[in-house]
Amino acid sequence: MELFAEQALLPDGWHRNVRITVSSDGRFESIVPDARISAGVERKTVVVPSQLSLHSHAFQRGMAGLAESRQNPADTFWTWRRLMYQLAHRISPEQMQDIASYLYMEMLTAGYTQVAEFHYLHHAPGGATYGQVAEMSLRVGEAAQAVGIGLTLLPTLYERGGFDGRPLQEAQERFATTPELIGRIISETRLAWAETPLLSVGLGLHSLRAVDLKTVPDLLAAQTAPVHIHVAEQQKEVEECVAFVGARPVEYLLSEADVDERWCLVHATHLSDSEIAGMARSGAVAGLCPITEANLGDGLFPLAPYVNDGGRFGIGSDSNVLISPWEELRTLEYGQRLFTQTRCAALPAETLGSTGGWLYRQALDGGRWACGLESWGLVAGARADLCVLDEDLLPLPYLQDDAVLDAAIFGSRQPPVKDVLCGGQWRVRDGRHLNHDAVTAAFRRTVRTLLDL
Ligand code: NGQ
Ligand code: ZN
Repeated sequence: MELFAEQALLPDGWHRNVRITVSSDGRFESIVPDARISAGVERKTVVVPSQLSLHSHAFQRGMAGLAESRQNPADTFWTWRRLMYQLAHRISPEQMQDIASYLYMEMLTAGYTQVAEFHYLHHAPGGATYGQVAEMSLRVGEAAQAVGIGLTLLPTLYERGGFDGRPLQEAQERFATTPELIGRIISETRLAWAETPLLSVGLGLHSLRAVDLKTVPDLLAAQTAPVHIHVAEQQKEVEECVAFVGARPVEYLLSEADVDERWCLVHATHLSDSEIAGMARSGAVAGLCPITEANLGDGLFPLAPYVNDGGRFGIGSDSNVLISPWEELRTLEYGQRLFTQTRCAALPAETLGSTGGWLYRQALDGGRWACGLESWGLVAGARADLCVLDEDLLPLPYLQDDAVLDAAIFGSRQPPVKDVLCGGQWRVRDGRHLNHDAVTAAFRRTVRTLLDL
């Protein structure tokens, strides 16, 4: 396949008249700027690399907007979690697949072509393992495959109810796993997906609350792929961590594990100065989920000092209450502006230029590391993924280069995405997923059952 872009964002910046060829195995064969268009080739105006959602809990898409009514005057993250558990308690493998398919279709339509699924809903209601222990994981893979998105599945370890070692609550029974069981789910999914280039597998550790780091060295040693953990999202977690292990969460994690660029520290909201420096130095990716963090009242990540220390980050859609990489980046930047009372607040101190362009590129880089992919973007050899922007959805015509990304992030009322290519195949054309109707019908049926309508 061949296409032609009037403007395209390559690893070394924007170029004009770019000829893009895709090989039959779904990778970019060549990317040639300043080329001439050949007869019969599709001409696109603006082409950018697609984004990666480095943190998702697919099933939570089934409760988007349902947790916004106050249940008591002290509603918090922890009361939201109770509602979320009610959904987690009921969902069947088929329902999981229908919801994930719909969510992943929305992701593609919004401009994501890769998702890291932080997956801890392993067992049947009541906690019994399914006949196939990887049943729920395989369903997530089916969903990704059906709509054509890249998946990094993170089978996630969940051992206990809190720092004090308390047993799991009833609502957490479906998550109960040992390092051995997670090792099995990892090998079974890897085996099942060996011939499926869009699907890959890493490891999740739910949190320092739910995992005792002393139990995981063997599991970690067996991993070359990414390792993700939720850390320091809420003040209460920081306080409990200090009380039980005598150190703050990120401080403790950095001292107990060999945290390096394979790691993604999800949220990492509450950091001391030395934790900021230590985390940046480790090479780990900060997995920022700005829309969810705002929705759940987590707090603001200290982005300015972190990027000044050279820290990496990417974006995740997490609770999936709203799907848009553009809005994730906008929310991230606006949080920092409101907090620092400055503008263009995410850029490192001495960096001038486009905020949107810088945010977009950082998120691509952090997302690629966190998803364990060797290459990403418009470069020969990388998986052939890209996003064609819809100029009619940008707030102004005639935009060029990074001004396009600034406008897309700060001025577009919906993801300005026209066509999306993943693994060398068009998945979205003219703003619509090719399998939109069937995927939507299955989702609607499932929601109806889940909500008892
Ligand atoms: C999760 N979500 O695992 O789905 C968590 C809530 C917890 C976020 N942290 C549960 N955003 O942290 O215990
Ligand atoms: Zn999460």
